[in-house]
Parts: sequence; structure tokens; C-alpha cells
Amino acid sequence: MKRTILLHPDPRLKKAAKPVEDITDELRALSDDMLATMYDAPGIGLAAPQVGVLDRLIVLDCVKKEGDTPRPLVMFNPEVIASSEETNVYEEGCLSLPDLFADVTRPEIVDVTWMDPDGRPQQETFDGLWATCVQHEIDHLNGKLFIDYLKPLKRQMMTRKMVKLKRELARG
Ligand code: K1U
Ligand code: ZN
Repeated sequence: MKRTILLHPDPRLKKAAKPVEDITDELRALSDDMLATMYDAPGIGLAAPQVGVLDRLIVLDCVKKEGDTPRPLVMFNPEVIASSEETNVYEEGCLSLPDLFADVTRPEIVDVTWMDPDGRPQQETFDGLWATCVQHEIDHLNGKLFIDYLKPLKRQMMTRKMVKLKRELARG
């Protein structure tokens, strides 16, 4: 089932999500819904707070080329345990700020640990778009958006655009 993606500004996007203690069937169903919502958007990642659930759960699939085998990843309690000194700049977007993009600098390579839907601990090194995306999604779990990396003026400009968009959408 597709879920509604919250749009910035929304207080739920600014809150830290709580660790998942027990991976229940309900949380597994939520992760399925999040993958369906992400693919439909379309996007390459989604964090539970973006659908209004303040649990530490993200999904991602950065296989972009049509015809390539998809690689959906579901991560409960993801953590970056090591980051490279080298950085990478990527023009990021966010499904909670549609059609707005900005360059963000982040570590180029990250080691991430998480629990999979069966409760098994996982660890992997990510680079390229996967590294950018997993960091963007973990930021969502900490109430941080990509615009928080920008200069205040640019951030305010993007927030104003979003307030206007939300007003227009509410008017119908
Ligand atoms: O978290 C989100 O809002 C999803 C976001 C993830 C992301 C994008 C770019 C850099 C870092 C993280 C998106 O998926 S925005 C849409 C997007 O980037 C995309 C959509 C279709 C094809 C390819 C990319
Ligand atoms: Zn986002």
C-alpha cells in the first residue's frame, strides 16, 4: 500500500526517530509500503519519518538504470560506523521537497551497520550514490534535511517555495 509522503515544513520531519526494539510484522509491512511508495514516487530512498512514523527505519534502492536488477535494501536502526576523509558533492533532492535540488558535500565512502527485516545484523561499505543516499536517509532519522547543509538564505528560499506549494495544494 502506498503511503502519503510528508512535505517540508512539517514538525514530524524535524524530530529524531526512536530505535526499533522489536522487528514486528507491522514494521515489516511498513517497510513494504515504504518501498512501494519510494518506487512509485519515483525515488531512490525513503525514511519512516517521511511517512509520519518516527521509527528508525529506512529503505533504499540506488539502481537507477532501467533493465538493471533492482536492489531494495531495508534497514532498521542503521548507523554509520566509519566515514572516509574524502568527500563527494552530489546535487541532492528529497521527496519531502519535490523539484528542489542543491549540492551537498558528504563523506565519499561510509561503513554502515543495520538490522535486516529478519533481525539479522548486517554491515556493508557504500560508495557513490549509495553512500550519498544512505547518509541522506539516516539524516532523516535524526530530523535533518539536506537543506540544513545550505546557507540560511538558500534554505529560507527553499522553505518559502515549499510553504507556497503546500498552500496551493491545500487550496486544491
Ligand atoms: O529521502 C528522500 O527524500 C528520497 C531522495 C533520496 C536522495 C536523492 C538524491 C540524493 C540523496 C538522496 C530521492 O529519491 S529524490 C528523487 C531522486 O533522486 C531520483 C528519482 C528518480 C530517479 C533517480 C533519482
Ligand atoms: Zn529526503
